[in-house]
Amino acid sequence: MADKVKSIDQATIEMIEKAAEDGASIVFERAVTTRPCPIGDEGSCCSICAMGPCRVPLPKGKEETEEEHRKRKGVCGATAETIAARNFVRMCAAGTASHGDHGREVAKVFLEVARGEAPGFEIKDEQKLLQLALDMGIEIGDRSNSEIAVDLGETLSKEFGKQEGELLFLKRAPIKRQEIWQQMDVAPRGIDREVSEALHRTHMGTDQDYHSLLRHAVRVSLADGWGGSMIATELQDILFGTPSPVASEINLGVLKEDEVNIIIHGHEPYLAEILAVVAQEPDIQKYALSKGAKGINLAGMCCTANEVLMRHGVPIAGNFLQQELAIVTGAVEAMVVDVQCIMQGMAEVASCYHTKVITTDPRAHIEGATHMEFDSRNAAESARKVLRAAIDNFPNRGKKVRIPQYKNNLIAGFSHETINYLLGGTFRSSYKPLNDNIINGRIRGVAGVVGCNNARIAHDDIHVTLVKELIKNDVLVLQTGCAAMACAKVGLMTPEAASQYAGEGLASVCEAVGIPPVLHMGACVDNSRILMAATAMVKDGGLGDDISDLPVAGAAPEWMSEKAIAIGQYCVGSGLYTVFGVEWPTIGSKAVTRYLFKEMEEMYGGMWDFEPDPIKMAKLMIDHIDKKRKALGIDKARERVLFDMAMRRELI
Ligand code: BF8
Repeated sequence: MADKVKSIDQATIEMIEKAAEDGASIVFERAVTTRPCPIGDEGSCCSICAMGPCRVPLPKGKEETEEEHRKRKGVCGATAETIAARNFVRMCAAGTASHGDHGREVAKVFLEVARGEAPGFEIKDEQKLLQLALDMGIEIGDRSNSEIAVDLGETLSKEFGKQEGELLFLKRAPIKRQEIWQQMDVAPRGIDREVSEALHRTHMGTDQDYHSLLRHAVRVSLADGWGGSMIATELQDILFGTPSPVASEINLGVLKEDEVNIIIHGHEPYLAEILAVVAQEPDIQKYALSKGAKGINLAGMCCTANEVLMRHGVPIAGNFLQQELAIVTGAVEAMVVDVQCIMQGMAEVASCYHTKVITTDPRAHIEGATHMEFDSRNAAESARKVLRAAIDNFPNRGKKVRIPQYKNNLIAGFSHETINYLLGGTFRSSYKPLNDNIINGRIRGVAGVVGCNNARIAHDDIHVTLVKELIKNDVLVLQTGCAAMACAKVGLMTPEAASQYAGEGLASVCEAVGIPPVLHMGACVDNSRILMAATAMVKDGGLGDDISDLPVAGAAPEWMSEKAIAIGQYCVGSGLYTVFGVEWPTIGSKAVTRYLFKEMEEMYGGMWDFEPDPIKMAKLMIDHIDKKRKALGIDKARERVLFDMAMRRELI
């Protein structure tokens, strides 16, 4: 990759050069020196027992004959199909476990707050608390919010260890979708149960039929989207506030030369929430001044960043591949991390500068980092300790400070409820105006573009090219995760982007409502918001009676994490066409890949696809959207019209 473009982001390019000058080893360099294993890459390596690892790769450069195919077996006799399917199920299980463990921790803190055991936090969205409690059949009457919240927290906590029945949130899906899950026998029973069963089924000598294994891939992933992730999103909204539009800035240029820069990185929002409050305390501010700084500058990284951006407008320093580069600026006093997507290499990069890497979660320690465990029952004091440690580090800044002067404006905060409200017209919140504009063809369809960065390909390039192509073709784009950050960095999340980049129909709707053509819906757990938005579109009528009827498509063009695979699989299991870029982890088995790419559509209405080229990927998504428009009989509505002011007013 030495001669390939490493990133399309100028701030990133400058810091890659600075890292080389400073002698810091970063991910972009490691991606050159450490090549991917071609056998693991295609899902053809089985390492689940000590008779292996067994490698059963596809023959290179020629079509495989039946006889060759039968010879591809591990020591135990496991076929290439079983091996690829088992590896795939394990990825889904790991993704579900990660989002689930996040959701469980949220439920724990939520219960502490409800019981008055976590001073510093309070329930911010009473309306959502009451609505969700009603949905869950919890008595409201004249009970206090705390009593209701305790019941809600306990009810949702039980979803993790539940052994029988079905997850409660499955009932939120369209009726037809629920029937499909029943017919296919994939309705998850309990979040942890499905993860545990996935590990058991994929243990040596258990489930050996790829059809059966992949059915469990659907079940365990649905336990993520309609389970762990949805619980995390809903309880976080009640606890910290449901996001509404908020302006902020993004990219390494948000770091400040004369202030204590603290980056909050990872996925869980509690410490970040309390840091944002405590950093304003006069004593803390005074302490920063006493060390020669003009103030404290908090900025986010990865999905913790998305959480505090969505609710407070805390600026974002960058996405996944920029975590080490923030340190390379030489201007970061503390990199405060919780869980997930934290590169181990970051600690070594930090050793070249003055940056303190501070781990805060008992589940995620890093060698070379300082561990300062966050205590939700004493949150403010935990936050003060972290802030003081960062401030103490300010005088240690060396001479190697260079902050790249690149940042862009964005509007975030598009929760499902906010989109409902903004589009809802004068009298009530509803997705009806969105549906109407899809039916009349001004909006061609909706795409969810989500997921990570991947150092194997040019950073941000595929996200940005894909999303520009989609909005040019009148497809409204919903985003989460690092994908959202990529597009925000090039200005696609501003209302002005509509007239600059979107097709005439989409632009006219965005301008009438005052929204960007690319909507930031939050962190990766908030892909559950996309499920809720899709469900609301079905329920508001005119676009069929199931998620799979909608002119909607999903993509994770630069994915790298197991969480992304779980997300993709629950989208497919919920009826969405979902295309991934970079590489596809089951190409070692044609049968498994065919099952995921074709046969799943017959069973679930949604299917996987793979395409690394962003323009071709956009075409696949648009073709799918057009296919659904045709099936709905609305394909002829897409006339080309120029909109005058009166017509624009009619749009909302
Ligand atoms: O959970 S998009 S790189 S930060 S895994 Fe990680 Fe991927 Fe970023 Fe968000 Ni999601």
